[in-house]
Amino acid sequence: MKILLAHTCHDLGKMEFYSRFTPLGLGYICGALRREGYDARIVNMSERSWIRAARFLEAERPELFGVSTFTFNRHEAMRLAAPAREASLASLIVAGGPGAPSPPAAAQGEPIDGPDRPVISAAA
Ligand code: B12
Repeated sequence: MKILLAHTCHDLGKMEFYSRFTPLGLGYICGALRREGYDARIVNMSERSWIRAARFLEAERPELFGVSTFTFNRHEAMRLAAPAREASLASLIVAGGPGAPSPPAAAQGEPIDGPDRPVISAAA
C-alpha cells in the first residue's frame, strides 16, 4: 500500500523556521509503517504553493494520505487534504498529531471536509 504522510505550515509560518519543520511524530509513524513493510514516505509541503501541492498529490496518488495536524496549522491541514478528497486521489485520508485529539475546528463548529478519519493521538 502506498502511503504518503504530509505536513504543511500556516501561511505566516512560511516565514518561521520552526513552523516549517517536519514534525517528528510523522517520522515515528513512517518508521513504524516501513518496518511493517509498507511503502510509506513523508512529504513536507510547507514551501510549496497550494497548486504545486495538489499537482504533487495528483502525480503520486497515494492509497492512504495522512495529514499532520497541529492547532496552528489545522485549517491548512484540512486544505491540504481537500484536493485528495475532491479528486478521489487517495482511498483513505487520515489526520493525526497534536491537533487531532479534540479537533479545535470541530469544537468551534467549523466544517471539517478533509480527512475521513481524525486519528486520536496524545500530546502534553
Ligand atoms: C520536541 C518538540 C518540538 C521541537 C521539535 C519539532 C519536530 N520536528 O517535531 C521544536 C522545538 C522544533 C518544536 C517546534 C514546534 N512546536 Co513543539 N513540541 C515538541 C514536544 C516537546 C515533543 C514532540 C514530539 O516529538 N513528540 C513525540 C511524537 C512521537 O509525538 P507526536 O508528535 O504527538 O506524534 C504521535 C501522535 O501524535 C501521532 N501522529 C503524529 N502525527 C501524525 C500524523 C498522522 C497522519 C497520524 C495518523 C498520526 C500522527 O503519532 C505519533 C506517534 O504516536 C511537544 C510536546 C509533547 N510532549 O508532545 C511539543 C508540541 C508538539 N509543540 C507544539 C508547538 C505549538 C510547536 C510549534 C508550532 C511552536 C512554534 N510556534 O514554532 C512548532 C511546530 C514545529 C513543527 N512543524 O513540528 C505544541 C503543539 C500543540 C498543538 N495542539 O498544536 C506541543 C504539543 C507543545 C504544547 N503542549 O503546546 N516542538
